[in-house]
Amino acid sequence: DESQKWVLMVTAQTPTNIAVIKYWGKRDENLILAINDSISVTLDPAHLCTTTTVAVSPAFNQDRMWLNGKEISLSGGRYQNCLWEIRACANDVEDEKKGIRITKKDWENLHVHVTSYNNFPTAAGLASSAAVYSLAKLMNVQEDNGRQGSGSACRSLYGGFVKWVMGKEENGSDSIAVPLVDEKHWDELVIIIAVVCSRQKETSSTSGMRETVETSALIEHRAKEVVPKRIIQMEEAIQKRDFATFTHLTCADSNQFHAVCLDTSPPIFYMNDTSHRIIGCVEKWNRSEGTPQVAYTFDAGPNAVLIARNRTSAALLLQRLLFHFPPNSETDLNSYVIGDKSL
Ligand code: 2P0
Repeated sequence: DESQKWVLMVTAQTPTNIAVIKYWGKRDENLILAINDSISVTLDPAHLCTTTTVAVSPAFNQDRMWLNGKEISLSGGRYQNCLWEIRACANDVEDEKKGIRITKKDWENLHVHVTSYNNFPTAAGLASSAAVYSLAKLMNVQEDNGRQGSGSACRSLYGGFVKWVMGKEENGSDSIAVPLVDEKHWDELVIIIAVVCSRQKETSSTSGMRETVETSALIEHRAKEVVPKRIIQMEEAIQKRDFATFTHLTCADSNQFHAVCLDTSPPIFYMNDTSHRIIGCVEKWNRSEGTPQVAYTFDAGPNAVLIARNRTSAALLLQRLLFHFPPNSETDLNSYVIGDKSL
């Protein structure tokens, strides 16, 4: 049947962002509304990103999705919900060259295939957001706040430093990503990700933050008292390129995020012994230098994101990492340089 032969495809790349003031906790799970503002830095997609291709064809008889070449089950999961939500917002799509016309109504009966690749092992978390973004493009969805797949993904809409404002409205209309400074503003910074292997399965961010909001007594203090002040100080530090204040705030915020995880019942452990040793190493070095050389931050896993003041401190940091965590030794650390291949 000739009418069954067409395929329409869209490919999109989503860069990764790393929070320096963390998002942890939702006030609305459906709309993905946060309990505090957060600030992140977007990494160069040449080094760290997710590339997603979505395809639609009348020849597909079910929705399917592959992550890094491996098919994942869609039954009953978050991806399936996501897909239906986007379908509901789909509009007419026309490709004159191919002679294809898909109406709003047609989308209900059409199936999609989604393939997603990360160019780096730790970028996994963004696969769902990249997929949502490509699907929204394919289906001509008008409004996209960048937040349907994952909360923090909306910060990847811009380069440089970006703030995700929690907003006040119940419908989430003022919960948006705002660019603070572009990627050229503070381009001496070098970001190194030290990949620490973890053997145990980590708690997913969505369920982890839900449990924290439900059980931690510290989270309210963090969201209401601590973060609002830090956001103001962090914005100022970024504007002024004040690395000492930036480091102090970044490290303190990472540590408080992990403290509220520990304050959750049952407690959530994202960092491991290697992560703790990296913190020890960096703290000791920063103290001995008198002025900080490197900031560290850890997300929902044991990997260290290290932000060096400049190329010189990045090179010294690598030396130190190689000394303390030699390759092929018992510690399972692999370090990767992001942003500067010549180091
Ligand atoms: C962040 N994280 O600000 C924080 C710090 C992890 C630790 O946002 O439930 O995938 O989809 O909104 O955005 C990771 O969680 O969570 C995250 P959902 P998301 O980057």
